[in-house]
Amino acid sequence: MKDYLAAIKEAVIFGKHKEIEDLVGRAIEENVDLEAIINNGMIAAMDVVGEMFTESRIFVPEMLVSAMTMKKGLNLVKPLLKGKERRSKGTVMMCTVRGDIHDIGKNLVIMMLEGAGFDVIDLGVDLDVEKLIDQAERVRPQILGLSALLTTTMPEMKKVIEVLKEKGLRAKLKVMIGGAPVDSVFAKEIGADGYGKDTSDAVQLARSFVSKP
Ligand code: B12
Repeated sequence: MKDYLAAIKEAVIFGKHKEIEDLVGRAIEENVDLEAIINNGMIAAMDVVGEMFTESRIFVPEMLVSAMTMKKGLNLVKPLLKGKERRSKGTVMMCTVRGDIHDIGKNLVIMMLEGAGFDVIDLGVDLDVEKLIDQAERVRPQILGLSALLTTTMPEMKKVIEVLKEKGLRAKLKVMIGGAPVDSVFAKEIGADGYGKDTSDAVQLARSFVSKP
């Protein structure tokens, strides 16, 4: 059998956006594990893309084409992960913080949370604290998930938590954070309820937040 994971990884690294759908489609038909397609194929590719960018072997346009290629592939996997669970486990609000437009990780977390039975409201990227608060007041979710991929946007997470406190919304809202530059130490420092390094952590955290003792 063709090594689909290696081929998918290569397609994302080199931005082969015309080939990705065919490859992912065929991998799905041949029952390649969906999480392996995401983790060992696409996410692994993005790590390589990040390294190539750091070494100035590629630049923003190439990084963008890789991201676009990954998104096209993910679109095929998404419907298959959705709706395994029927009864809502709770409502999660997700966004990438102000100043940051990276959304692949956030979108993956959303896909997995939905697959695990949560209702997720996606507030998008580069989100103003004011808009976030406005939505939190209206929707009253149980969980807020914040994503940041830039060291320069990490402080926005702290700001969100501070404003939630000021507005009296913090007590009833669990906050989880994630994204490459953040970790559990930072989460503790800013007063978040949890840090997740990947989608499984995100689902586990969300489950722990809504589980009744
Ligand atoms: C693709 C990409 C882009 C694309 C983004 C496209 C998009 N729609 O997302 C584009 C080209 C637009 C881009 C732009 C820039 N980028 Co960029 N980008 C990347 C790259 C290569 C991959 C990111 C990615 O998608 N990874 C795959 C996903 C699946 O991983 P993830 O996001 O980490 O998410 C996982 C976990 O972190 C976790 N998670 C994520 N969020 C959350 C949230 C919660 C609640 C939980 C629990 C878990 C969780 O779960 C996810 C699944 O496992 C990274 C390198 C890297 N390896 O991270 C650089 C990187 C993040 N970018 C970088 C930079 C510098 C930039 C630019 C400033 C470049 C420039 N000069 O313009 C701009 C900034 C634009 C902006 N204002 O945001 C740097 C950041 C350096 C730093 N320390 O701050 C990196 C690390 C590259 C590098 N090695 O230098 N980028």
